[in-house]
Amino acid sequence: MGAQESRPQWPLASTAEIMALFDTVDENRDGVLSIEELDAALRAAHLPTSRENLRALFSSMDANQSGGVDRGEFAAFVQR
Ligand SMILES: [Ca+2]
Repeated sequence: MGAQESRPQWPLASTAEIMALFDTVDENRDGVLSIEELDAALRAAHLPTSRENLRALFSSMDANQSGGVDRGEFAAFVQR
């Protein structure tokens, strides 16, 4: 547990940029990021990670442990 050292450092400043990134990652446009969408986004950003690290990263983003990352959780994660 606690494997958060692989957290990507998104060079994002504004809420608009963060929401644009969210929309890019949210491939099926359901308003929630799945772990598979996160995996695809990391690969697209040339940041492939192990399944273990992917799960740890996703869990740290999914603040309420609902199994999906919504816009609020995503913004909080990126901006912290
Ligand atoms: Ca989605």
